[in-house]
Formats: sequence, C-alpha cells, structure tokens
Amino acid sequence: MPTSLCGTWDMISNVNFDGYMSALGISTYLRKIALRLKLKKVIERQGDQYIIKTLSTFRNYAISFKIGQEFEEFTKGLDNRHIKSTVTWQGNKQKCEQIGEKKNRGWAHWVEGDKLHLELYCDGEVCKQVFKKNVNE
Ligand code: ECB
Repeated sequence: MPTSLCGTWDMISNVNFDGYMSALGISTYLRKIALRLKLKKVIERQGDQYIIKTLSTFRNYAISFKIGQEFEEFTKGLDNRHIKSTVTWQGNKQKCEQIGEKKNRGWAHWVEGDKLHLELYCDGEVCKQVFKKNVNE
C-alpha cells in the first residue's frame, strides 16, 4: 500500500512549467500570470473516489475519479480541452493518461517523505512540481 497522497500540500518548486504550458498552447499573457502562482494541492479520498483540487489566488481546478475508470475531463480555465482520462497505480505512483488532441499527455503523483511529487507532461515537455505537506490544514 503506497503512502497516502491525501492531505493539503503547498508548492515549493516548479521546474519547466513554462515549457508544459507552451506545449498546451497557453498564451504568453496567461503563462506569465500562472508562473507566479504558488499552487496548493488538496487531495481527498472518499471510498473509491479521489478528488484532487489545485488551488491558487488566480484560478482553481478540480477533478474526481475512480482508479482504473476512464472519465471525461474538461480542463476548464486551463487549456479548455475535452480529454479522456484514466488514473491507475503503477507501483507507488498514481498515474493519469490524458487522451485527446495533445500527444503524450498526462501526469504522475507520488510521495517521498513529507513531499508530494508531481510530473506533468505534454508532447515531450515535462514539468516537475514538488509540494510540502501542510500539517496545519
Ligand atoms: C488551477 C491553477 C493554475 C491556473 C493557471 C491558469 C492559467 C494557465 C493555463 C493552463 C496551465 C496548465 C496547467 C495548470 C497547472 C496546474 C493545474 C492542474 C494540473 C493538473 O493536471 O493537475 C492534476 C494532478 O494534480 C490534477 O488535476
């Protein structure tokens, strides 16, 4: 059983977010705003349902899913695309494959110590984000 992803996590590093956003076709204007954000992840599990919220002062984004069950994702306020997403466990990594217009798109989450790691990838670009557990929330 992998260490739980659940909890509130505060971003401490964000590498190649600009490359990832460029691959998604996000405008220079929005990329500039997004690059300044300190993101917060809130991950919850209710039975076999996961909820992942990405929170910021500018925009919020949330998904909910069951492991192994494809769902329709609309990336509202991000790149605004309709994609088909499936989340699975591969070892200690929770991985999402996002099928749509953009090739090789998805993400992977895993925990090491008190850190939550996230790789976001799209079309050959990889963004690496690390979050620290927020024990007060
Ligand atoms: C929601 C906060 C970010 C708002 C940025 C606004 C404009 C930029 C447009 C697109 C940028 C692309 C992605 C934003 C980065 C993080 C949002 C969620 C990324 C994601 O897929 O997270 C997964 C894994 O934790 C769960 O949805």
